[in-house]
Amino acid sequence: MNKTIFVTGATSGFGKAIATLFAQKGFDVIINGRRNDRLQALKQELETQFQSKVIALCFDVRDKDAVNQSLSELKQQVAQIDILVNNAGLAAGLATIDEGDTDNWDRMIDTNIKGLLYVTRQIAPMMREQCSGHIVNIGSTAGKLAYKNGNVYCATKFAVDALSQSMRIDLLPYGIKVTAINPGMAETEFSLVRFAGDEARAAKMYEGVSALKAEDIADAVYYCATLPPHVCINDLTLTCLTQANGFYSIKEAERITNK
Ligand code: NDP
Ligand code: 8X3
Repeated sequence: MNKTIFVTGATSGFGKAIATLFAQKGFDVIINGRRNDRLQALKQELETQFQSKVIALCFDVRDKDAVNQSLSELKQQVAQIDILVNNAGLAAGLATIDEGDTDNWDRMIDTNIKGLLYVTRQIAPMMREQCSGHIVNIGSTAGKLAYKNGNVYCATKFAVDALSQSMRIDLLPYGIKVTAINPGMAETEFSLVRFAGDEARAAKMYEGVSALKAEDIADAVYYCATLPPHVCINDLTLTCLTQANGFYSIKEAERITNK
């Protein structure tokens, strides 16, 4: 029987790359996102390219009732979920705390923290009954070190870090692994979303920086998820070579040295 992976936020970026890599490797894949056209296109692509078994679940992770209903129905269809990747998330805006948009704050907190919790609350009991499973939470370097104007986004990713640590303790008795993967800057639709569709501003973020690619994060997830049963990577931070941490990159170095 194939193993099954469930990836939230699979219509773009990391989630799409993770779903694609695991499908290619022979996993059954459950994909989620709000944009159903993209979900259906990915489902068809994976089924055609890799003959994968794919279930597409279109819901907003912020909507507790929708999460509960969709995942209750899912439990009637699949016997086991081996890996959950809590990836759906976003940054909205980049502003000082005195000027931030409170609607943006709500979107980030509701998606990055509460959405992750709602999905986990449904899937963790399944894994507990199985006495096996692996939860991979996508954090960020922003959850390790706060940066200028990052305030609420950073706080949501610090929360993901805390939840990963805490879940690992809670789920340890059941043989469930919990891994936090914390990428630095990666070129996806992330900045386009952060800057509300401003393509020029989004592109500027990646100028002069060989940012990570979504496939790099997929590789890291695959590595963590395919280790021997007794080995758990608890926390993995990865950046591109032009970035030292969430604050300090080649751009910052050049600014400081006036190059
Ligand atoms: P993208 O914008 O490319 O992808 C984000 C994905 O999340 C999309 O599939 C989107 O799907 C989904 N999503 C957003 N909101 C919701 C929601 N309410 N319900 C369901 N799905 C949702 O960005 P990335 O791939 O870069 O981001 C993925 C994760 O990685 C995020 O948690 C982000 O914070 C984190 N991250 C990103 C980094 C980067 O530099 N790119 C670095 C470190 C971490 P849809 O719109 O269809 O719902
Ligand atoms: C996304 C990376 O540096 O834009 O988490 O916050 S960053």
